[in-house]
Amino acid sequence: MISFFKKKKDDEISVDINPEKKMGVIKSIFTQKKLDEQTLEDLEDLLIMSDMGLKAANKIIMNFSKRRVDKKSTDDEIRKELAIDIEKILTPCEKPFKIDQTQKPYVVLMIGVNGAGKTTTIGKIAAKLKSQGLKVSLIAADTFRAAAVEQLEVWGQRNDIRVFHGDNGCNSAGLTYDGINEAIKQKDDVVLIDTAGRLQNKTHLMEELKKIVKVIKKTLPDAPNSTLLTLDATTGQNALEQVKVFKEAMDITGLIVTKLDGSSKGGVLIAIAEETKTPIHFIGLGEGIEHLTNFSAKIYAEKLVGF
Ligand SMILES: Nc1nc2c(ncn2[C@@H]2O[C@H](COP(=O)(O)OP(=O)(O)OP(=O)(O)O)[C@@H](O)[C@H]2O)c(=O)[nH]1
Ligand SMILES: [Mg+2]
Repeated sequence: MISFFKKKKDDEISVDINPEKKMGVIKSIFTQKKLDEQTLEDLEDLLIMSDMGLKAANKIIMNFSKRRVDKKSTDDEIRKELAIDIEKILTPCEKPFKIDQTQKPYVVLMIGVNGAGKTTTIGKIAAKLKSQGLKVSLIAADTFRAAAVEQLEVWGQRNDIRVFHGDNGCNSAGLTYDGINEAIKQKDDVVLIDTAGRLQNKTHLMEELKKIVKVIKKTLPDAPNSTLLTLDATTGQNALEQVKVFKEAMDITGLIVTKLDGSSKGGVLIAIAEETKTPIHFIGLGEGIEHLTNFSAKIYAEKLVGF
């Protein structure tokens, strides 16, 4: 869904919802409009509707009004100004995902709530790393969900890489321990660990993840080298809450935000950047292997305002 300003009469502005399937949220379609208080309020509503949260929306509107109020601005001028402000908030979080090849195997732990897109994103990242000439393998440490191993194996086959797994219901920490040692034996450059998203409750999930980290460290004290939190953008403000909760329990090194295709809640990244300052590596824009893009603050800000 994309929300945008719709010109009603010459001077009247209304907010419209458009189910267009693109990443892009705020489109203001009006020209030579005096940027008065009502317009600023409408703009703020739109920002809040994109799920960036009150705090970030207020800050942007405050900056914006100082510079623009009472000026006659075109639609494109307003969008450009907005994009600049949004980019400024996002830029400190723009951090490309890089493998340190002195760490071998470089261990990537993928975490996140159920359905966030962990397994899919592992498949996509594995493809990228493999195309860089790295030897990659996967560990299927989601031993809870029946189809989890099969799902990861499909990604393994697609990428023609090894998937280390046990039987469904086996101990995920024990399996990870064996998987890490196998990766060392096989001289893998990178090993990506897929974990469960759902356990009985949050405490169980965090305990499980901590156990996995502990067994990795038994063999490789500096690992995991990256701990990536996958977030589903369509959950909006809840994604911000997830970052806070996971950060309390784990050393998150970076974020991946999925399902931005067709989501109108992309604004939540601004709230996450503003409040948690966590590095953002990738955004997911579809289910396909190629639908993972490096996060760019500039491009993201521009898309969000509808460029
Ligand atoms: N449209 C869209 N769908 C996505 C994206 N990323 C993942 N998905 C879909 O989201 C669904 C859940 O993805 P999974 O990778 O299974 O999520 P998970 O976090 O591993 O889930 P659990 O293993 O149940 O915890 C699947 O149908 C994916 O195809 C994305 O960027 N865009
Ligand atoms: Mg999964």
